[in-house]
Amino acid sequence: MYKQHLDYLKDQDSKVFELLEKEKERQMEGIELIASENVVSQGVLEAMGSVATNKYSEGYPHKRYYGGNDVIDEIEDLAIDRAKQLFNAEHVNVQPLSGSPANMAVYFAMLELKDTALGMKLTEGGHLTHGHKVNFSGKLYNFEQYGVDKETERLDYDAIAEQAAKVKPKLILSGYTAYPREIDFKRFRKICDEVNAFCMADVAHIAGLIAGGVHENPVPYFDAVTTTTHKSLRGPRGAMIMCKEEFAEKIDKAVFPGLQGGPHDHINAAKAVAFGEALEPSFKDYAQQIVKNAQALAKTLSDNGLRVVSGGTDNHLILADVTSIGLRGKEAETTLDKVGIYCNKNTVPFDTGSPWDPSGIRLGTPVLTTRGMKEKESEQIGMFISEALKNSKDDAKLEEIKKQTLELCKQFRFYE
Ligand code: DSN
Repeated sequence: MYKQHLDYLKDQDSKVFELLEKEKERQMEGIELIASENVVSQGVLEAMGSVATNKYSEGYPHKRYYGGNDVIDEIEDLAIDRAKQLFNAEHVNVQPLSGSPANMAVYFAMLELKDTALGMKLTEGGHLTHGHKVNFSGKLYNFEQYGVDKETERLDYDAIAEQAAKVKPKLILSGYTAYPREIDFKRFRKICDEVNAFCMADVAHIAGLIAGGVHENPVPYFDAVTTTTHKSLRGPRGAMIMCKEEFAEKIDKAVFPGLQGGPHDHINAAKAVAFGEALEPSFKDYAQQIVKNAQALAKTLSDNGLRVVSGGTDNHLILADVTSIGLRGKEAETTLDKVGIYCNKNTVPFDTGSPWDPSGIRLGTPVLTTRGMKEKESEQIGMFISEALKNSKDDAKLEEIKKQTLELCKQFRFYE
């Protein structure tokens, strides 16, 4: 059982205390299926609430612009060393404050403004920072976009190679936020070599699966790999960049002073804790169980008439096309909210709707796996979802499902 330590806050600011306690209960009394979320360990939570938050330390270990950083240097060195060991990386920068600045720093370091790059479309699984026109990436660079194959809903590596040969990108980006299949990183390396492009991946979603040995690790042979630290990797909110030694100086300079000021030292302490946890043998079991749970959930949904994009999943997430049962993504999200199951509406490949009114929902299993749920519970949750979506107008039925959700959650409480 973890504990949210708010003993002092309770008297000092009862308003904030009550809100944080309420959010704690919401997390425990519902099934969180947001694919990018997790529940951090007590150690990670404590490090984030530590005195390291008080310090300023612009610069890098042993080369700071402020005094008094001997201990902070040791903390950052420890986070870097553990990350190197975990991902077999030549160089690691743990200072990026989140995923977007991590990607931005790599682009700043490796591209000139208006250079051509190639990334996945947002609507087919990419991220805003992978070249969407409303994002800095699409505004500052000439991002060409690839998608998935219409039939298989999987990456078509020959088509990507052909597109790369045509547009001659200076950088090719793989790694996604809503792609349920394993990525052939070796093939991406080959495509990059064929067109002499910088080979980059954003593995934010699957970092925990890579660390746990369940998915291929591109870090040793890619030029740069970014990841957030709080998704399947189960660390604090934040990010890091892993790269080949030859790009280290450029990338470090792009992070600081190019983009950011002082690093968040309390978060770097928590990153060190999380990387230490991910190095434990038990993290391998966790990563394997995430995938087993996602596959059990996908099968239950599919057996109950929901169309699962690409026919299943190899990772922690499922994209379900809810138009297959006559709903829109937004309605599905709201219906599931009513029964205490949280997910996000999401586009599916070749969606005719917008990201605000898409055809699908995205469901992920990192949180329920951290809670100790296994295939049996994943199937049970799949049944709750199917029943709720098929009865989205029946409030009495939704109320009944909510009670069942709560009963299940009570068996898997994780905070005192
Ligand atoms: N917001 C994250 C996600 O949910 O995938 C990506 O930044």
